[in-house]
Amino acid sequence: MSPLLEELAAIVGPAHVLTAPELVAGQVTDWTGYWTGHTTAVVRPADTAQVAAVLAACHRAGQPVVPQGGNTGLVGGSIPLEGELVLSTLRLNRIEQVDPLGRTLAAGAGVTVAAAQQAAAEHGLLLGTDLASRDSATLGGIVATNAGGVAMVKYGSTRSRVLGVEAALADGRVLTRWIPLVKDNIGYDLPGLLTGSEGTLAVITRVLLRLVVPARHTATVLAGVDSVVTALALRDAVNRAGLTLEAAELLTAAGLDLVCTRQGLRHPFSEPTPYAVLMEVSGPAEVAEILAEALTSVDGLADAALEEGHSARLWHYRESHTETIAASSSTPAVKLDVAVPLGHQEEFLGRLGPLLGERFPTARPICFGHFADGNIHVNVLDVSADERDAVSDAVFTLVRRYGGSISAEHGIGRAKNRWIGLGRSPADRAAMAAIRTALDPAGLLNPAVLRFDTDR
Ligand code: FAD
Ligand code: 2HG
Ligand code: ZN
Repeated sequence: MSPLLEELAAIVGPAHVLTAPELVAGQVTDWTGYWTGHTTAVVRPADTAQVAAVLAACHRAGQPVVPQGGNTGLVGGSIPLEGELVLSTLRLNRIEQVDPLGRTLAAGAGVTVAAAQQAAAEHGLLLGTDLASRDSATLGGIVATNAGGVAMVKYGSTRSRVLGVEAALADGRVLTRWIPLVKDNIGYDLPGLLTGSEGTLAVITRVLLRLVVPARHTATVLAGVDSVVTALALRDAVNRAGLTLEAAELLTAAGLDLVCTRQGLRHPFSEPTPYAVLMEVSGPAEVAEILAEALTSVDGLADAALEEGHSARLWHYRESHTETIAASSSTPAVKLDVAVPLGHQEEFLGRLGPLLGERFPTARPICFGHFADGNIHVNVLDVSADERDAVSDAVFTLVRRYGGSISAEHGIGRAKNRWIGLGRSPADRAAMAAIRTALDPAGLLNPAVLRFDTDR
């Protein structure tokens, strides 16, 4: 064992410094199976003091570190591709407090989203962030990536839920912002800055999140629609009827067909439609009837399945997309996560298929996403290794033509470094680089993630 690993073992206990290939296998490959690395060790500290001590030791030794939570990220940001040490947060898994009066949750960064949701629900409250990876994704992970997810249309991004964080800097100093109030205007918003920093500025060890009161009455609809314009008209009809959108998701025929086939589900519609919309809405006790009535006011709607409450059955058609796609592609799918202004989504989707089809005849695009936020998940299946970058390039170029973002919610990670110039100007990148250098002058935290030195 090297002197550094011996020092780390003394901090966290020898059982929590893992080096054997079979013990670290799950930490060196990402969820998609595309990114595989190797590591000096996976180190599992149990509290902030241990995280700080581990980082201080790595700093003295010049050892690069990759922070890792649930390892569900989709841009390769949690994988040690160059042999970095992995700092796993999974033992920071204590829910410290749910304050029903202040509507806050204080917890370790390694608590899973599902566990935090459950703790909030025990007090009749909601986390306000929800995503299909909830059973593995951690609070530190959703903060570090500023995760979006299906509830963002109502409650905003994770950043809007973060009241405070405790985080250890690369040299082991600890930042604590821990005022359980939405009103706190003393200086720069450091929790906001760490949110979405993808493990490059600090290791988040504890989080203080604001909770929300859940809607009492909800209904879920899965409706076939002829266009994205109709999907947006449906959104507007829901609002005009006095209902609130809890979620608004778009599916395409290709995605829905694949999910039905692979999951053995009955197709929800008698007639095929190019798109489908899954909406969950809230309102008064008669929400389901009001929603049914609102549906009749929209042209371009085909079949619709409507159920009271949160319908796990209807949600399954949407939430099983990611796993079904992973199981259906002959190569790891190219996973892009773009945003396009709402008025251009129809045209973007209409042009994307032919554009890819012309240049990459074997590629199969499947799109879906959080359409009311303009967020489209473009997954391209069966792409050969030498075509991956060209596929990404073609999609991002189209996105920029419509004034959209190359990363709506998953972040830049390793996967999108070379395209960051398509979304951030040289001055903007220089400002971000200066912040990073100020907090981590030796460049030890996730050094290969979120690079600002593109020449584009
Ligand atoms: P990891 O994957 O372990 O890490 C992600 C990044 O955060 C890495 O850069 C890592 O270094 C950094 N990091 C992790 N923990 C810390 C910490 N404590 N301190 C500092 N840095 C840290 N994402 C969405 O935005 N919306 C979705 O709807 C969504 N749905 C998904 C559905 C599925 C089925 C899957 C597999 C993924 C989905 N994701 C989604 C992506 C992923 O779940 C999120 O990015 C999630 O926030 C990652 O959390 P994690 O704990 O797994 O982080
Ligand atoms: C979702 O919305 C996630 O389900 C994953 O962000 C998207 O698999 C994807 O491309
Ligand atoms: Zn998403």
